[in-house]
Amino acid sequence: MNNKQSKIWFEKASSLMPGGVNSPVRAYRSVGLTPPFIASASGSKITDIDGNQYIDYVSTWGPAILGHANPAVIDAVKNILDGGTSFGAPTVAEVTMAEMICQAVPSVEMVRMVSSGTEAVMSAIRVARGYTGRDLILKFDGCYHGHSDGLLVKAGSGLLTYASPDSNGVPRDYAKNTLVVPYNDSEAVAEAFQKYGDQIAAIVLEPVAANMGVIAPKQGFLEGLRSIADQYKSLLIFDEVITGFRLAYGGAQQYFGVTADLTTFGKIIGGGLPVGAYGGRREIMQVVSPLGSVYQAGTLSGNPVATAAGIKTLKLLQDNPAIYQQLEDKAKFLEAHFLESAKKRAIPLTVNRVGSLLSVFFTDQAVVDFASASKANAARFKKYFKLMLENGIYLAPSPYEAIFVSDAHSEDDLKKTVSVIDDVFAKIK
Ligand code: KE4
Repeated sequence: MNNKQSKIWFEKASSLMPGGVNSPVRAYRSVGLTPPFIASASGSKITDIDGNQYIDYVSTWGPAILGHANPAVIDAVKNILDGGTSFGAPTVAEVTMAEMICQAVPSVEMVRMVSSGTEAVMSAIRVARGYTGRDLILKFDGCYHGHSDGLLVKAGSGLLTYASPDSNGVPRDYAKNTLVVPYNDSEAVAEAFQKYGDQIAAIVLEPVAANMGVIAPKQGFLEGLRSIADQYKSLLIFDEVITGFRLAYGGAQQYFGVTADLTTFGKIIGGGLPVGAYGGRREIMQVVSPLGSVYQAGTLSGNPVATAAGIKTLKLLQDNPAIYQQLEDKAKFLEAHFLESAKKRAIPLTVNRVGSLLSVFFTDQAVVDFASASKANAARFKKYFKLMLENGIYLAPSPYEAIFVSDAHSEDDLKKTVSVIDDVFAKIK
């Protein structure tokens, strides 16, 4: 595969930006390759500056649920541009966006737009602390909620000790207000609440984990969190930056029938432009400035261009509810063929899938939390990833990410993909 131009530009980029990228995972360090520099994308395809075209399953990490450069979304953006790109003032479009989110997710009665998923989760946690007057947050090992200081933490040594920083630059004092327990471990959650319950402002989690690979909540896990939060008067925050408008139009709360107190959004609601949001019950959201005493602000929050892309994206999803079953069917097709090829080649493989989100783990063990995800064969993943890329399949360069199926993935795309999977599995066994 010719990647001459990408190599040239990656060398120049690396002299100007840390790792040559504006977000670490894009640097391809865990797979030891030069990342393709992308020239354009359309529908299910992405094309690099050397002219290589790929079937894209990264979908810009989730936003491109309709595929890239959806014509209606592009038109919505074009129509807004001539009127100005940012006002820093209220607009009707922000009201429309807020209304659409509140209609889609009944637990959200008021919403605040921000510019990224990180900002959404950081703000929701501040609101939870402001509303409850408590400091501790309980999160789950392997869940990623953006890069705000208090969430860049890892489980403290041994269970239930305060977390320790997972990144330099995060003061220990910030980390100590975060408790970390294993995902899907209801007993560990109960122990945490027995020990710290009246200090815990909120539980925050991805209702389907998708940052340690895809991991589904065990039967009753989400319901258990709902009830223990109620018991201790803590809030339950669903980080739906990935699952929001992806698992269903109403996200994970519709998909699983469990209600959160605060919900965070990103990715799909921006249609590929920088948008995040957080929202919840009116009585909670009324602590947010200028109504209440919890401060949160943003120059480009509710930006007209990003909001236009987001509104059009949500409208297209809302007007086509069958899309969610179609997305799930495509993901099921891939799941079945991954398993079939692995069985044929005697390759230990676990595939976790929820709706249109799926991940492959090179292990024959069940993957239910970060510890089990970490046991998968990383060396085999690297070989698989490189061969898939060389054969025109663009995946996330890490075993801890997801495959995002989009409405633009055609039957031909899927057939090509499974044919490549079979060839690649023959080579990595
Ligand atoms: P952003 O700040 O990247 O918009 O959102 C942070 C975030 C919050 N919550 C969840 C569940 C997320 O998955 C994310 C970001 N997702 C990663 C991919 N797993 C973004 C890719 C990247 O970091 O470059």
